[in-house]
Amino acid sequence: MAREKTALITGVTGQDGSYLSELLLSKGYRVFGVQRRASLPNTARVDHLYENTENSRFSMLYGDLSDSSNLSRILATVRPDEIYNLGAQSHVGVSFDTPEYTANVNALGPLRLLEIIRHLDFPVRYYQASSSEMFGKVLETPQKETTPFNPQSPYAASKVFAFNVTKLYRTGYDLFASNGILFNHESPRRGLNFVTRKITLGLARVKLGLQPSLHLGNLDAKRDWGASQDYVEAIWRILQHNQPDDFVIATGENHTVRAFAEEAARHLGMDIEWKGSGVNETGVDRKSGKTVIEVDARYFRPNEVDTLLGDSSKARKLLGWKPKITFKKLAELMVAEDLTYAEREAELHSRIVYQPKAAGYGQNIPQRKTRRNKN
Ligand code: NAP
Ligand code: F7E
Repeated sequence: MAREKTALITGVTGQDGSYLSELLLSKGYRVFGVQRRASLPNTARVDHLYENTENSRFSMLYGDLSDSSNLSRILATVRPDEIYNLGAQSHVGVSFDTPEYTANVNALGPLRLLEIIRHLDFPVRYYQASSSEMFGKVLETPQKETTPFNPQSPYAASKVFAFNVTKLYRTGYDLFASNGILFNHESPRRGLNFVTRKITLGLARVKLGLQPSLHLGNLDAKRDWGASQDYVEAIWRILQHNQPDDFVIATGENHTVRAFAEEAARHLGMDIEWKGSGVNETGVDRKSGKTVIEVDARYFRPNEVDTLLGDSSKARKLLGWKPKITFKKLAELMVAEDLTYAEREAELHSRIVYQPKAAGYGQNIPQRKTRRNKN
């Protein structure tokens, strides 16, 4: 009988970490996740994987990519066959506000892991979550493994460092260390302040009267959007390949933020007409006549990545991978989940409104109505 493989996932509480955990568990792996300490629980995406039994195949350990001592202890205890380094300060916009922290976690974090791996007395396969943001202001279209990087944010610069150290530990120390250069991928588990999820939840809330309109930044940015559920399959295949290497993972199709908003709105029974231009542009629902989208300069970035489009021929050929979920299906899936989410919010809201004014309730209501997702 084949030995049960053990995987360690940093960033297990994130979008990709949760889908990857499900995938590895379905393949019979023992999965350990690294969880950051937070003042409130941050495990909602993986809570369903917990089994309160001694032989549960899913466990979490406290750790942080900014602290080598805990990473060394975790690696020595878990002795994983495979390490998936998905942990990161992953928001491009926020990286302009927290550049030093972003570099510490995203650039030095992988370096810390690779240094520890180099001194282990057992073999490990290492996956680095590299990003299409590294291509930045693109120097070639479509982007593939040989396209030069031109990063435009502290996030992208930190990921270029991590990409390079992964490659140099592979060539210099003969480690099985691979980069997946993943283009944007989304899902109903996407963080609330990334543009697709902000749109699907925001428009669902607008539809139900929970917020007056949705505020967005650059509507003309183009992204090659795939689905996280498909991309974690590619991540796993990268580490099963017969040799360590770097792979672009993308759909080969791109769309504007504006097009994603139109598609999401359509699934909510809205029909968007764009009016005005620049910061005065609005999206009006032709059916109700209501302004549902407003451009808000606060969401513009100091440097923008205008367009990204990936060529994943290498992964398709060598890994036998291809995406299954289309752009339209992705928007539909995300809207369906967010409509349910917003309906639950509306239900809670209506119960709160009809409660006698208990302390705390009344104060929360206006905040909910006007709340905007930061970034
Ligand atoms: P995500 O949902 O933002 O998840 C990031 C994960 O990293 C979370 O579990 C987060 O923990 C954890 N984390 C943050 N700071 C950490 C620290 N100091 N130490 C340890 N863990 C830390 O991101 P994702 O979309 O799943 O992306 C996964 C990885 O792929 C990231 O490295 C991202 O940069 C990269 N990537 C993503 C995309 C994409 O389109 N999704 C594309 C290319 C590359 P908390 O839950 O506690 O915040
Ligand atoms: O922005 C524009 C924004 O934050 C996409 C991360 O997973 O993918 C992600 O980074 C585009 C940008 O993703 C808003 O200016 C307009 O042009 O959803 P996003 P991202 O920056 O592409 C890469 C591959 C990663 O590696 C990252 O970890 O949408 N945009 N209006 C907006 N973006 C946000 N967040 N909010 C807005 O209101």
